[in-house]
Amino acid sequence: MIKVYGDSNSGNCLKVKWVCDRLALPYSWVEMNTMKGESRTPEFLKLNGAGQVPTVVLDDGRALAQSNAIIRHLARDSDLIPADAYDAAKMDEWLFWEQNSHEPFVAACRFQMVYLGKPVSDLDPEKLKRGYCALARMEHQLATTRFFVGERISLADGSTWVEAIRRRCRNESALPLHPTRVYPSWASQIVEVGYIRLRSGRGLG
Ligand SMILES: N[C@@H](CCC(=O)N[C@@H](CS)C(=O)NCC(=O)O)C(=O)O
Repeated sequence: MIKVYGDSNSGNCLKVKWVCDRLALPYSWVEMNTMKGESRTPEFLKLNGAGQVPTVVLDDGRALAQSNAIIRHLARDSDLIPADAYDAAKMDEWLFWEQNSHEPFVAACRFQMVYLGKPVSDLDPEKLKRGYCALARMEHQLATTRFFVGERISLADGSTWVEAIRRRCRNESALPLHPTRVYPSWASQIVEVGYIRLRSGRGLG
């Protein structure tokens, strides 16, 4: 059985959890409190030298890190990866974009406000600006297609929706990076297609 080391407060970790759930992969979840440095112990560093979660240990004992590498591996041969080569590459385009342009700004601002209790005025204005840019780009795409890659759900949605769903569930609309017009409707579609089970999962709170 796959072992997932994850922090329930982390979108990167929750996307691994939900891919496992969506594909009904048997797994065990090992809760890690990264705020307490649990991913930096000598023992954990043997699994992932970067000292970060998510990290998974596969059935054969090999470890794998980086959320998008993990979900890509777990979802191989599934309908979460488009069969068409171009569409699969478009999915990868979004996965790289998510790590480069969404996670460091949207998720980082959320983390500072929700978990560190910082007011908006304490956030780095440049990060906020880039967060808005990321949301605008998502809106633009989702105004054109139902999901990030055309009309079918893929890992591209899985990589970005976690923050959307979490804000929606926790009524965090007061956050400056609030979901805008298209964003919540896309989040609803993801719920509708059964991608996640609201309130049934760890971390939705
Ligand atoms: N790009 C990595 C980011 C991993 C990452 O930053 N993990 C955070 C939690 S979201 C972590 O483990 N932080 C604890 C630490 O760095 O000590 C991924 O997508 O998996």
